Amino acid sequence: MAAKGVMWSLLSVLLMAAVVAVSAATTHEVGGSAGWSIPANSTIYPNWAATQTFLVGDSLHFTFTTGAHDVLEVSKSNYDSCTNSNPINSQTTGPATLTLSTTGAHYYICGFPSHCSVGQKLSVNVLPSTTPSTTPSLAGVPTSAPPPSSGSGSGSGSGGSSSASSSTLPSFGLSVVFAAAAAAPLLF
Ligand SMILES: [Cu+2]
Repeated sequence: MAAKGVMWSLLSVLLMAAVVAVSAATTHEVGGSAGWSIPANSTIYPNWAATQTFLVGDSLHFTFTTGAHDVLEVSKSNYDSCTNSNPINSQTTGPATLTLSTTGAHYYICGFPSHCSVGQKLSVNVLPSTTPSTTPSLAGVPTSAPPPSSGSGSGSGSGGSSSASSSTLPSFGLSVVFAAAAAAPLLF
């Protein structure tokens, strides 16, 4: 009897894992544990963004205290110059969640005086949610990826392992379902 309960608990956990793997929208906690604040140095947010893959449908979660910071989505030129006038979007109540609904570059700054200029600014590149996992590594890094110097045979075959894992996930989910169906008559 106890074994049956454990079996079903295990199956339900596996099924939930399969569902989570299929629904891929991610909420990105901007800055990680640092949140949205005056950074210790100007590389905090670029380095954080470099660890993330942003897809259409994902969200950015900016953690800050209302009145201490804000989040302005701005043009690239206003991002570069830390200009807080005429923002595309303005969020003054923290924490704020912004959904990434379009592909391409998106720029965010804090509009409080001097915060952006000391590094409280974030740029992200948003990729199509349907793009296979092999192509974003080529298209997703427009500015920071230096071209290979003294070009010798170019083929950068990265992403082989990730495409393999994404193709095995659905069959994994199916095998769990079949395992559950096969186990049911044995358990009852
Ligand atoms: Cu600020």
